Amino acid sequence: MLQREVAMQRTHKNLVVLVTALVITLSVAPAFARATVVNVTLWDKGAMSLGMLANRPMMGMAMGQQPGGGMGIKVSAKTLRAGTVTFAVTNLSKGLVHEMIIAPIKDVKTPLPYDKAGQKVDEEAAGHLGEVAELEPGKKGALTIDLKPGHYILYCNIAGHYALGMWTLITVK
Ligand SMILES: [Cu+2]
Repeated sequence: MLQREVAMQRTHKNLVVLVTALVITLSVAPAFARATVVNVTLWDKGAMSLGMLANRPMMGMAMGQQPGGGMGIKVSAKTLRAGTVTFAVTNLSKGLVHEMIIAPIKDVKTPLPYDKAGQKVDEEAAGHLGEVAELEPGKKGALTIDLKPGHYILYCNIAGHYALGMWTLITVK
């Protein structure tokens, strides 16, 4: 075979590979490009009713329990696919600042490391992955991160809020 023919055949082969790769990319890309969006709402029953709950500061601490305090976090999906996830966070409160922090958890029964004096989760020890920090009442924010399969907690770390039940669990598969 002439050297030129060999070169042309190679070029042809490369072209076929390139076109095949392009077709695969085009057919697969939209599935990856569409990031999962989770709507997160931060809510409370108002500062007045929260005063009554202050004498029960550790309520809702056990992770297996449903939070039962006067404030909480609601998510539009509790089970997500692994990959890029956008948390669109809205603080529905009329008077309180809230935030959303995400941290991985080993299992659903172990409470996060907690600083009792400061009434806050020890964020560093808990290993936070990202946050929408300190949203004023009525404000919105967003966080986009890549999540691997596992269990995660979304919580608010304004003093006292975690213990009042301001957390929820999600599972990534
Ligand atoms: Cu809060």
